[in-house]
Amino acid sequence: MSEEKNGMTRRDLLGGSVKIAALASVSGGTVLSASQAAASGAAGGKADVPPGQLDEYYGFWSGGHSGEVRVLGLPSMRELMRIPVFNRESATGWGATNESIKILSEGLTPETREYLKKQGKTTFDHGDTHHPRPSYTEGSYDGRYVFINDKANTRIARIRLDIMKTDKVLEIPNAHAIHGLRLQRYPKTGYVFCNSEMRIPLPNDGTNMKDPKKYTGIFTAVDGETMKVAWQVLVSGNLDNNDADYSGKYVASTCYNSEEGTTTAEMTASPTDHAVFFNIKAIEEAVKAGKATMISGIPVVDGRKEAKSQFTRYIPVPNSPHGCNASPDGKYLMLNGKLSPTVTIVEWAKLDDLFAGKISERDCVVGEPEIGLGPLHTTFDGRGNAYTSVFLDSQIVKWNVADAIRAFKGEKVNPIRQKLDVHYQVGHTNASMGESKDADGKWLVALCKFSKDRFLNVGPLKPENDQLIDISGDEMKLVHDGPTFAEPHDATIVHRSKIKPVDVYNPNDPLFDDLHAMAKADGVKLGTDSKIITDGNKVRVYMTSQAPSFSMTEFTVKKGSEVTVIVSNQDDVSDLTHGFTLIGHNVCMEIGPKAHASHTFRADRPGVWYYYCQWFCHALHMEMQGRMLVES
Ligand code: CUK
Ligand code: CUA
Repeated sequence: MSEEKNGMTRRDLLGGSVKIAALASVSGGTVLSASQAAASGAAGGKADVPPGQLDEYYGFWSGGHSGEVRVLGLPSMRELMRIPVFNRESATGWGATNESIKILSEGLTPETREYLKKQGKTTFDHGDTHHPRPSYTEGSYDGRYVFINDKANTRIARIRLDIMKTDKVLEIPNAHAIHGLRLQRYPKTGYVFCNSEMRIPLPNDGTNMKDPKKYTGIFTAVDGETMKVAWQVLVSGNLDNNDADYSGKYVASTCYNSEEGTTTAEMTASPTDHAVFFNIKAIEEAVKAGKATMISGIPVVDGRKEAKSQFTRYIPVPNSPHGCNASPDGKYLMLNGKLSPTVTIVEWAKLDDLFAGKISERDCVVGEPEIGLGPLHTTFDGRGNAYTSVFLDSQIVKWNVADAIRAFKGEKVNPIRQKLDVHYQVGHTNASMGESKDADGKWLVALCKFSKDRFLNVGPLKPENDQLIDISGDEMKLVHDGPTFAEPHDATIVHRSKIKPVDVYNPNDPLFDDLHAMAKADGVKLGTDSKIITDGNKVRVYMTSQAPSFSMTEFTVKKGSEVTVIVSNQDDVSDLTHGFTLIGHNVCMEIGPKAHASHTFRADRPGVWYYYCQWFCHALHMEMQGRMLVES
């Protein structure tokens, strides 16, 4: 460890020699181009990151209905970490430790908390994540946060990238199923824009249920710093995906079901739907001037079609659009057709005139290329090309944006550059840095919904197939298949230079504020003392951990006590995490280097109950244990 204290790690030293080796091979003149190497499948091809080498990119993967977020390294596609968010997680005790319960419950509405309490719960046990979005400053990733939606229980969450842990969870009132989620890019994040997918009556309290025509959709802006709802807008139609511009003026959302029906036939009856464009300044001014209606304590303005407000404009697009993707040059927004084979290109700059009433809605459309059957999402390489995932055709289609615009004007040009088969039925696609102004066009992932025959059969439930495609050359090249568990809807790929996680916790991190306050009130020095505090029928057991032992190898409580175990990890070495698992009590938790963690449970079972460290930490890790004696 001394090498780390000198500011130089073994990796830095090795990295130096690798660089020298790489230079030597360049001078030897035998370096394959990226696509040559990938095509030949040669070891040392660009997607192959040899043992001991680090990936160039972080990938933030949604875990779909597993409720988590995963961190992958690219181009190796190695899964590096799982960050529990809306799920209950066994390894870390997420959803069971006092600290995680607080994060998972404090942002719920009073009505939800009351409902859950009656079920004997403090929070939901599951979620459905779709859209992981890293925060921005001036259109570039700034490495502060990743935000993610929960469609299942109408929440959003924030993950701190310095420690790669969830630190805030917020239920969105007045909404129903948060699906599309994007961030304000300029000047910074800023707002988190949340789409309520399902239309409901407001208030949703058992009145006005009979006539779905009277239900409403709602669009929410959350302040990403305070994680409080800033304002909401009533909208027409079911909001699907959204995206914000690069100037901070507008945000837009695709909508299906402009028919406002409730059956599939009703929802798809009309050949056109719309995308709704929100004027952020107009909404902020109305809210500031007190012109919004307060619903559940939130200022709400009416942006529905029939309200003809200054808050929204509805641009007609072909039936049931899905993906909504802003191009990294800041000029265009792509609305992906889904039921139509087209992608509709809207020019952001035209919106000023549209809101001023100088032009009509369709005047904002500058292109509508035919891409293939079932275009879902589009990403970009920063060189003027777009890449659209085409679900029914199972393809990624590369097309040129400028050519698509020229073709729309009547010129005889074909914008399509290449169609690449993927396996199979691709949902989202995302290119490296493609959702920021620093799009670098190196890698693209195709998140395929079906893997069918691509992997060993694991029974009726198959993994999905996340494919890696090299887009650095003129031609797309498929270089890697990666099975994933349910269900990555979307992923964001961020260069490693943008993300700076720490190795060791700050023992005074705000995450531990409650524990510090509790210890102070108990006269305990948190992180140093080992003490048992008895407070009526409550017992607080403070102990520390240092490999390979707990500071307390035995403690005694009376049957019926409500016990809180607080463990402070004194190890300050990278990668030295301990755990605390208490046999037979549903208690387990992770305690990272210099972290504190606590778990409260009832000691209702007389006898000897061992606790042990479940995180392999030392040659004597098995011996890292102690006993809780419960007296009858
Ligand atoms: S959605 Cu799943 S494939 Cu929720 Cu972004 Cu399009
Ligand atoms: Cu500490 Cu294993």
